[in-house]
Order: sequence, then C-alpha cells, then structure tokens
Amino acid sequence: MGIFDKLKAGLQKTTRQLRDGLDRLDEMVGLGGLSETRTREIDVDTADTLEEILLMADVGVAASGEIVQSVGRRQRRGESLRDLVKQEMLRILESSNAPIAITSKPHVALIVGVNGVGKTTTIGKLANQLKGEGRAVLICAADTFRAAAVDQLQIWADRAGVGIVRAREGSDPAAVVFDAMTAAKARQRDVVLVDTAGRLHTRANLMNELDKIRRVAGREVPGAPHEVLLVLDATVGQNGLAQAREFTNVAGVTGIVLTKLDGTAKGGIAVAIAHDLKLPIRYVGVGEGVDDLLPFAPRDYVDAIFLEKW
Ligand SMILES: Nc1nc2c(ncn2[C@@H]2O[C@H](COP(=O)(O)OP(=O)(O)OP(=O)(O)O)[C@@H](O)[C@H]2O)c(=O)[nH]1
Ligand SMILES: [Mg+2]
Repeated sequence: MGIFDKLKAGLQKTTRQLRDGLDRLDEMVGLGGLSETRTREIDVDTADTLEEILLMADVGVAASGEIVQSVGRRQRRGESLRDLVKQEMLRILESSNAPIAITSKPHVALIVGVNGVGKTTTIGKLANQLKGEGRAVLICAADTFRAAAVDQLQIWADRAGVGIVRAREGSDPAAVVFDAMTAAKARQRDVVLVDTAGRLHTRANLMNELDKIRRVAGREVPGAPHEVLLVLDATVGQNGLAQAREFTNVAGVTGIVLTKLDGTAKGGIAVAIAHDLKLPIRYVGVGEGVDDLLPFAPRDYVDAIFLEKW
C-alpha cells in the first residue's frame, strides 16, 4: 500500500465523521450544487451544525469557531461547505508545518509523553525508517521505570536492525542517556532516539527526570536534545492538548507525533494542535506495524480525510 492509501485507510473514521457530515449538511442547505455566480450566506442553524460536526471530529473550540466564521464569510462565493472547510483546515495545518530536519551528528531526539501513547512503538518505526534512509541509528532505553520497557524496545531495535544502549540494573535514566551519548559519539551514529518513561510515582518526578535527561544530553553533545518529540494519542482528543502544554513547559517540545489515528474519528485533533499549540506535527501513526508511521504532510492529510486529491 502506498503512503497516501495508508493515510486514507487510517483516517477512515475521521472521514466518516467530517466529510460525510459536511456532505449531509451541504445537501440539507442546498449549497453543494450552487454555481459560482449564485450566492447564499449560511444561517445560524447551519453554522451551529457545522460547528458541531467539527467539534465531534475534535477540531477543538477555538479552531472550530475560526473555521465557522471564515466559512460564513466566504460562503458568498457559492462553494460547498465541504470545500470551504477543507481549505480552512489546510490553511491552519500549513501555518505550523515543518518537517523534521537532521542537521547535526549525532542528532539527539527525546521521545516524551504520558504512558501508553505509543512512544516505544514510534521509536521502533522511526528507527526502521531512518535506517532505511541510510542513517546510523542508536536507540537509548531511558525508561527504567517499567521492567518490561527495555525488553519491548530491544525487540523493536532487533526488528529495525539498529543498536541499543540498555540500562544497567537499577541505574538512573540520566546515566543511560550519558552512556548512549558516549556510545553515539564513539560509534559515529547519525541519530540517537531516546525512549523515556511515561509514568513515574508522580508527574513532578517525571518532569524532573526529563529535565535531568535534557541536561545530561546537552553536556555530552552540543545542542542536544536537538528534537523533543511529544507523542500524543489521537483517541484521547482534547486532553492531549493539556498534556502538550505541560510537557512543552518543562521538556521544551519541538514537535508532535500523533498516534492511533487509525482507531478514531477524532483526526481533527491535528487542526486543534496546529491552531492552539503552534507546534509542528512531524509524524502520524496509523497502525501498530513497523511501516505505520508517516511523515506529516498537511495537504495529504486533508486529501485523505476528504477522499480527494487536490
Ligand atoms: N492502532 C494503533 N496502535 C498504536 C499506534 N502506536 C502505538 N500503538 C499501540 O499502543 C500501545 C502502547 O504503545 P507503546 O509504544 O508501548 O506506548 P508507550 O508510550 O511507550 O507506553 P509506556 O512505555 O507505558 O509509557 C501498543 O499496543 C501499541 O501497539 C498507532 O499508531 N495505531
Ligand atoms: Mg514505552
């Protein structure tokens, strides 16, 4: 399956919520078939329904409000609501878009996020992808909180065929990070992917640990961490935005990985992220398999939701 088809398949539930909802609305208010020259402004009921459709897809209050307003203004052109919403979503997604750039060696990326969002899986997929591009990757297992975490990561490292620096028994995560930085320099690795814990005894502990990891990495490799990827589970919806704010304050998040889009109708969350957080979405996860991580491209994303290539 090609990347676009994969994205389309992953976003199926969002398509049903958004595109089909908008099509029904267009039919109801009779705007879909309007020619360029005909005009009609949307009424209050239509605006309410439109907002509801967007909120159900988790576009979020602020972005939904903005979209409804601007669709209301532009409706005079006689385009379908569906096309206008699609254009607005694309505009918002493009406003904060930036692909990942690997500029230094080793390029150190911390992967952070609350428990269960898909950090370890994302690292496995990403390691595989980067290796496929010819980069030398090292994985660092800095989640020493959960006993099974290192073994889970080892399986992914083996699958991708990349090296891993494992925690010594009972060691401090920051010490593992130190070892990984040293190893990456000695072995001339291009990229280090650091897996971190999603849960500690308290959230304050978790944030302190991330802060310590950052400092150790920065002491060993100039400019590190070059990237802090916050993994957000799309099925969690708007709660993800609160998590993002917390992590951004402490961990200096530079980009988002949005996972589990394949299990949700809430794919509009990408628009809320771009609108509210102004953080670039770097990748999206559309399944549990090694090939199910796709670089984020705004146009493909909306095309996949609306099932049409512009
Ligand atoms: N459907 C689907 N499942 C995913 C995706 N990404 C991760 N998962 C699943 O989510 C579950 C948790 O993934 P992990 O990678 O272990 O999550 P984590 O953030 O490392 O979890 P902790 O280490 O406990 O904090 C696993 O069952 C993964 O297979 C995705 O894009 N789609
Ligand atoms: Mg994990």
